[in-house]
Amino acid sequence: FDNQYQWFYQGGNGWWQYDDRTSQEIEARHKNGEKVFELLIAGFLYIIDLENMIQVRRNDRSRKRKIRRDLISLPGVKGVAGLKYP
Ligand code: V3L
Repeated sequence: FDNQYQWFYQGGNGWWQYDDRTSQEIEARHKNGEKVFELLIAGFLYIIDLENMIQVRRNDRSRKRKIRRDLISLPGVKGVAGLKYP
């Protein structure tokens, strides 16, 4: 896992980094060529769609967020998985 790159999901204004375990899981599946798969994140099943670069809650498709793969130094990152950077 090239940790210069991380996975991020859209917040209110800016981006949140995925928690390490989830980020590594998405990266592994991305490297494996998988396009659409489900992950349990913070107690909910989300569909990760790497074709459209979104995550969407499986039982409520209106809960949709953009996602991106970018350098860990991406500006405007709010924190990790809801935990704000000081
Ligand atoms: N990892 C962790 N928590 C998540 C994720 C994820 N990939 N996706 C959703 N949640 P929804 P601001 C986010 C949380 O999409 O101030 C942030 O992490 C989500 O948390 O409707 O708007 C912050 O904690 C939300 O609490 O399923 O930028 C919080 O929003 C809940 O699941 C506020 O961020 C429902 O999200």
